[in-house]
Amino acid sequence: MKILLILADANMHKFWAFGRLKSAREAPLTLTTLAALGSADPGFEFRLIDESVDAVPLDYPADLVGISVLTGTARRAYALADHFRFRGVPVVLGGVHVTLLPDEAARHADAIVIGMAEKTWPRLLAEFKAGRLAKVYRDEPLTDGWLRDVPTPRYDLQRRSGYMMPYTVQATRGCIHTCDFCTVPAIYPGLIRRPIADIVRDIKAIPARRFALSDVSPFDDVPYAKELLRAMIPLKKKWGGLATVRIADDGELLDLLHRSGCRYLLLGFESVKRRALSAIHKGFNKPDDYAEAMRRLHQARIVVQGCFVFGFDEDTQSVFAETLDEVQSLKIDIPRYSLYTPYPGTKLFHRLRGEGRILTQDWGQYDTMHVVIQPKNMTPVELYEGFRWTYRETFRWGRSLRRMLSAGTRAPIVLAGAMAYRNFVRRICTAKGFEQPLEVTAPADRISSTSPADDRASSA
Ligand code: B12
Ligand code: SF4
Repeated sequence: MKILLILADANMHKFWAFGRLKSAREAPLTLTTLAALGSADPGFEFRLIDESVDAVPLDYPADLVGISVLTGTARRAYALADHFRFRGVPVVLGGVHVTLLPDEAARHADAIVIGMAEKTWPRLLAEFKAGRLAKVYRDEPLTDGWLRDVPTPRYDLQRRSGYMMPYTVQATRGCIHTCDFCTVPAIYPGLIRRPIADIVRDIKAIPARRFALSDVSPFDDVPYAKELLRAMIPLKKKWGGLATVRIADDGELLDLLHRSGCRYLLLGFESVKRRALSAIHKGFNKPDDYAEAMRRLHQARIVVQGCFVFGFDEDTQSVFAETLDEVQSLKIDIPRYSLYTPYPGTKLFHRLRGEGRILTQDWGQYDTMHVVIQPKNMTPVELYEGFRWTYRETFRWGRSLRRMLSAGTRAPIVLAGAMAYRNFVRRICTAKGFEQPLEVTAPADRISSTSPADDRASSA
């Protein structure tokens, strides 16, 4: 049986290089994991399409189509689902957005998978083969916080070209923190660990020296993290991942990070304002400690991608210039900015909906690059223009050069990052696809207060 697995696309994280559109990201693990989970039965043949680097074969003779849905990609995912169902091919939808808004997704699917699919997807495939596909497959919560027996992702089916990093590994899911804008605590409360032997097995299966670790916050269980890093040292690979700024507090952890091959970390600084951080439940980030954290990370020869968010209730128009100054003085190697976005299921979504400040529920705009809320101390247009101004100013050659000159051996990566982001900045400042939608100028009292499942986006 032919199973077509699709990761729907969104208009972001792409740049032109040598006449081709490339994806400025690591290859996602979603489809290779689903293919591995279904491969125990040799009767299933999987074809994987990540639409950000590959065209969807709309006439593929699939017996079943599975589509993975994030909020920002939901519109496209539903359109693809409607297309295949119109052709008579049954469609299964799964992923973060389906877990958050199952009723909305169910309108575009023959079956939906809510939550993790390690147990439900093999069961769904077996029932489909037997002609008994159910409407809803819901994951059972893990009893002990350990995710065991996950097979190695089907890296052999993974397209290699078109990505910054074609191989990805995952050790943990979830996060112990509860930042108000983040979807992770809404879908995976607490930390879910995989056995270290399984992770080592997956890393060994990668036919390359470099990989990405896609965990959002893998270092919060410090003993587990140290054991994992120690186990990675003999593998002699280089890797990059994500962490919170607090990672720099522990000298032994930093040393192990370097020895395990870590050369890049994406850190959520989020704001230069202490009050904003407390308000979003990220008070464990202390702006006064940022400089020391950066010094230690650079000493461990780790390139830092530093993320900042604009649009918090504490932000006024001065936040853009203040953040730009901080980024330069902290010597952030690759700065990145986002807009405060109330993903469904988050505390932020519920609060702002109650305050009538959600301007649109068109999920296509929920990519953190469009203003979808009424900010407290600015107009939506001021927020959007400030966001674009900060991006433009950050990646002017003069500022990029200053960051590069102070980067020492990290300079080539800082240069590569600056070039990729200059390209991205040109897109958000000039190109089609990043215009601010008309809805953001609508007064708050015209905004629907119905549930997201009733919104017009669901019929897109
Ligand atoms: C790696 C990663 C990325 C990668 C790749 C993401 C991807 N899948 O396309 C990159 C760097 C591209 C990325 C980008 C972004 N990301 Co991201 N990312 C992640 C991260 C850290 C891990 C995802 C992953 O690979 N997990 C491992 C796989 C195995 O798990 P999974 O995808 O969830 O799939 C499992 C189940 O969900 C289910 N499943 C999933 N799909 C399907 C489909 C079917 C048919 C079935 C049966 C089951 C199923 O089965 C899988 C096995 O259990 C998650 C955090 C997280 N813990 O999930 C955030 C996360 C998915 N990202 C998020 C966000 C917000 C973004 C960005 C908007 C950030 C930004 N400002 O740029 C962009 C949007 C990209 C886009 N195209 O729209 C949010 C999504 C919120 C939302 N409601 O959609 C998350 C949850 C993080 C967060 N802090 O909230 N991201
Ligand atoms: S933003 Fe980061 S630290 Fe906060 S809850 Fe999400 S994953 Fe955890």
